[in-house]
Amino acid sequence: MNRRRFVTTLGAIPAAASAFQGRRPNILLIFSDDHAYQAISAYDGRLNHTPNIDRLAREGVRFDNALVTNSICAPSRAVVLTGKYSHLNGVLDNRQTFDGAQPTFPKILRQAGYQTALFGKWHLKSNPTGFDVWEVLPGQGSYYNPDFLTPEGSKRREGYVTDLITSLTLDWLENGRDRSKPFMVMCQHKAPHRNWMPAPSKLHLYDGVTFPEPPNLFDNYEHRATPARKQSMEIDRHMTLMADLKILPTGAAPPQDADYRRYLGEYGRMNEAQKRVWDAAYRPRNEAFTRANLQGRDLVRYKYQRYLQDYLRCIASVDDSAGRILNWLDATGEAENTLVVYTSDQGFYLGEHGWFDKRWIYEESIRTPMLARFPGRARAGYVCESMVANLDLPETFLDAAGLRVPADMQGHSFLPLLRGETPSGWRQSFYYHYYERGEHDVALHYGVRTDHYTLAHYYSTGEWELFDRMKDPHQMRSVYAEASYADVVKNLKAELTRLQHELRVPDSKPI
Ligand code: SGN
Ligand code: CA
Repeated sequence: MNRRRFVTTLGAIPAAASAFQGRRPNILLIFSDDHAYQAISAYDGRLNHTPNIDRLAREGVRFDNALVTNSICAPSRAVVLTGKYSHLNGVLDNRQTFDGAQPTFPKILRQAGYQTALFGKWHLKSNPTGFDVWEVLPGQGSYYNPDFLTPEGSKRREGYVTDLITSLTLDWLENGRDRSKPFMVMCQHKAPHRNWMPAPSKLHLYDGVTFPEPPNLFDNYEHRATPARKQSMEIDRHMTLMADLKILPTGAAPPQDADYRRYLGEYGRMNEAQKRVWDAAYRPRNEAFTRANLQGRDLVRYKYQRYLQDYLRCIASVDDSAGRILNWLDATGEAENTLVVYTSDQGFYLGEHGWFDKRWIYEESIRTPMLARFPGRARAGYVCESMVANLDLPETFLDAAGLRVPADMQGHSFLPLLRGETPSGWRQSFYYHYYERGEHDVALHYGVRTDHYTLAHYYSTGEWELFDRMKDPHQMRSVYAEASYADVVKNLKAELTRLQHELRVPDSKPI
């Protein structure tokens, strides 16, 4: 595909954009951590209501096939900065350090006269580069009274992490920036990352609510290759009672084990007032849990409900954050000249296949929420089915700013898609590659996803899977070995090889 075709310039934008009168647009990215599209009502109204994030879908574009190249935190963030796959930006898994000397979109915008700022989750180990101002969480960060790293050192801030990150963003927008320049700001939430600690004000949201279960909550992992069975990310066997679900024993001292220590790591950061509100919310639930003495599937069902309650409470604060930011844009008149994107570093399992976490090429993991509002340049209420990716964000931002895209970036600007136009030659297949060994025990794999199929190769075990997502949207049965799919397998393998070549992927050796 000739990527140059997709590079638009301000000069090529239709008349509607003349409202900008030559002013370069601001860029505002709200980036959450582990936010499943299943938990945004604009995508799926079954679980929760997110009125503020939904505004972006109503006033802008909702992408229903927004994908990530490597479904885990630090790698996804490195892709969003560089527009390059993990094997080229150097962050293959969460353990590697990002090389901040490489070109990134914030650097290019800054050189072109933008004011750039970053607040919140970062997770790339090296200090941020390319920002006029930054204040980031160390590593995964904490939910309560978190520490922040700044160029001057570390400081602890009293409060709840999502609200603090929002306030830092708004404070910089209001008081910190040079108003003669356009801005690019990244508001990056820790929430709703594990261990799903809600804000004091949300602790009773969803009390008494029973969430619908996914149809495959009790998956037995038959009809697939061995990795689906061998992971450790099940609500049943791997989600812990204390740290993950805040279920402490009542009437007895908690066991002094690793789970309790993890719980204390977060709970121990709270001040006395926060602890009082917290305990008052969880103690009665935990007493009821002790009395119920649940076993087997009933216990899994209960864990699922407790998981969803806390996860969705965290999202309620993220949605408030989006509301505060959108209100600020409205109140200042900046909304008209700002591209706002809401996305997450990857998707997340909310009980599908019995799981939490992400990492797989399977749908709930590879697909991430992506909503974009750009007044005058995006069709309000449009739902885009074309495959876009986190990889496309840097080029989209540079394109919006009217800047040249470096030739070695590997995505495509999705500005034409915002207008409702899918350029001929837009990607029909997408390459995925997961590299992290260890936590959650997901086998290394790469694969290709099209509108119709997902082909995965677990190169550490030598196994393959093929899913016909039109017939099997929940991906419960691999049809890789079925004779009627032989041609599909052959064609997809050829496409996989073509993509690996085009994207300059080195050979993956069986491990
Ligand atoms: C932590 C979590 C994992 C999670 C990774 C990566 N464990 O290690 O469940 O998969 O982060 O998440 S925890 O016990 O510390 O909560 S990522 O989003 O940063 O990639
Ligand atoms: Ca994440």
